[in-house]
Amino acid sequence: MAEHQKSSDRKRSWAEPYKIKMVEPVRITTREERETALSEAGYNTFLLKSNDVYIDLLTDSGTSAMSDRQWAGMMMGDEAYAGSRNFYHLEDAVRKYYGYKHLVPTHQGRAAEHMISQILISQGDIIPGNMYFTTTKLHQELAGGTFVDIIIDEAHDPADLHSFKGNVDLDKLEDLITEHGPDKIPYVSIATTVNMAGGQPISLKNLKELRKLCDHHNIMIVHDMTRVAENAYMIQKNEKEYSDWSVSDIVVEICNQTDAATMSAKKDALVNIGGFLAVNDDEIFDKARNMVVVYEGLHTYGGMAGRDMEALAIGITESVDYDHIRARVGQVQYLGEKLIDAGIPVVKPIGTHGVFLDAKAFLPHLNQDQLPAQSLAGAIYLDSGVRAMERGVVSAGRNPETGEHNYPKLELVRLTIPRRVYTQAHMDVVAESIEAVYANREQITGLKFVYEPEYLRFFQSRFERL
Ligand code: P61
Repeated sequence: MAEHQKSSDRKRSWAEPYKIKMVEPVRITTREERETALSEAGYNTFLLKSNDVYIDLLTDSGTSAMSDRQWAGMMMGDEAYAGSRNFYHLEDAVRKYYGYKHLVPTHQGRAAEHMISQILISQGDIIPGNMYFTTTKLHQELAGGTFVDIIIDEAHDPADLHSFKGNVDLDKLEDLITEHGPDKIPYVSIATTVNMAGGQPISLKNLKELRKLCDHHNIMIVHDMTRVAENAYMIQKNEKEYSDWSVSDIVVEICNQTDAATMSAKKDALVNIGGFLAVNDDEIFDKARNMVVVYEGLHTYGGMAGRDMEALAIGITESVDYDHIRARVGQVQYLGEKLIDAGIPVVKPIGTHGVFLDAKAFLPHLNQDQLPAQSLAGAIYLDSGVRAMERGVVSAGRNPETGEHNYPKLELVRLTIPRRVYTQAHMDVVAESIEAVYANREQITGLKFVYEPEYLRFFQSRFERL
């Protein structure tokens, strides 16, 4: 029987496949306290203290609850400087569940992005990808490359209902290859799922077509596999050909289409810290294994403690478990459907790691220079202490050549759901707060920058009310 039927009955609710054995109190603040906290944070939700936050939907990165098995694994940490047994356990897990040959552990995803960018990109290269991600694009630029978005147009339209908005537009890629020549394109950068598009999956059909095209031109595919299990679940649900496959087999099939992968294990893989670079090519592995000792640590720990590698090895096995992934995505979709029913403008279809509010439609009285998504994230915090994240013009940064703001079509606020942390009642409170903010949306004013750092400005910028 297919694994998706195994779980008793498809018609039943997505209830959590775990029970809670430890709790962490959260603080409910007054509006007055939140006014002070937000103003001290320069209207940037990244600069709030978590103590001042009630329900923290800033990110699903490193915020998951580990299982009792993972905690038990933490106790089995082998903290040897070299050759820790936890490294070999992790290497086995990466080979078995993802299918890549070589593993280079890192402290988190961007360290792997740094290494692969430095190894593969030369000055003047073009790196096409299915929408930008902030850290990925920055490392490509720092290595001398230019990122070019080749995602399908539907991904830039919050209302378009395409089931695989993470797909690549192969015509756009062919045009780039014709324009620049395949030698200027070291690899295509493919994310599963696409974070900035709203957590949207890519189909295996599209990925296999991309593989063919890349093989034809001898171009590599580097896979940002940060949320690959979530992507695989959406393939099982919506790509007919794979409806009988297990999520775990689909994950391997996705990875098999690609040559290397960067992983922020803080998401799908259910750990609070960790990541890796995985590659099939022996020569690239050799370079990465040498580079990791410069920036991270020895190649058998690369920035992680032994206990962290153990928790990650166990987290990988849990991440592809059907009951887990169904409940994880089910919770996100529960919140999304609630907001859709209340008439709130959100990115559709609902993605897998969060619900993304369409700030342009939410606040039509603000233009993009008035930073609508940043303003909306602040307004939500003021209403209820729910912390969200801007994913619009602030996140998109500036064009490195002209110095002008990049103006993305998508101006979004991300309500990101940590894994195994919040309950359905928390989701209800979030929905009630968004509805209240929507009812009073005309009163929300814009913001302007008063401090802007050079790199990844959204993390540390400060703002003032207009
Ligand atoms: C997040 F506001 N994501 O979504 P690292 N690829 C992908 C990610 O989602 C990702 C990384 C690579 C975060 C944390 C974060 O603009 C931001 O382990 C698809 O964070 O180094 C991280 O992995 C990088 C938040 C990162 C941001 C960048 O919340």
